[in-house]
Amino acid sequence: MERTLVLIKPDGVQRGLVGEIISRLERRGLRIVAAKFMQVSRDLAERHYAVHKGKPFYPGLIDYITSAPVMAMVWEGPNAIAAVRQTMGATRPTEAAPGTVRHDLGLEVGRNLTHASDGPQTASTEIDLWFKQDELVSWRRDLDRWIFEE
Ligand code: DAT
Ligand code: MG
Repeated sequence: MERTLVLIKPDGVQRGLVGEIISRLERRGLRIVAAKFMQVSRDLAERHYAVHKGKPFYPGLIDYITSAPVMAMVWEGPNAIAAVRQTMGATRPTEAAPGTVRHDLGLEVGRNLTHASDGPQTASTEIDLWFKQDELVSWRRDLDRWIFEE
């Protein structure tokens, strides 16, 4: 079982797409582990996007993620990291496959609605950055055996 950090960025919240995006992850079969609705501080934004520091789009990215509240979540499932990134689609909405969140709901790379961890190491680092251990809920659904092969 893998865990991954998912953010619904300010555009997703402002556009009333939180339910739509959560619904897609739920219907995929992924299991929610943690969620909090929050205003992102500049410090958290800079730590989250440290890998992009120095790139031309970095200042705009920090302004965007701190501009209004986000929905921060952890989701889990078999291959959750790849599954969530697939559901979100390519970074640029115009390059994202039809059926993905970014294709179906977005147009611009600077308004691409979501963040999702891109590998096991980043997932672990990002979950620790956004959530305290006691905010992560380990639980089972009655439906799990119909979704997870185990
Ligand atoms: P992703 O969010 O798909 O993991 P990333 O980690 O490469 O993409 O970049 C983080 C965010 O930065 C991305 O969601 C949108 C923004 N971004 C990336 N490349 C960009 C570019 N060339 N121009 C403008 N914004 C960009
Ligand atoms: Mg990324």
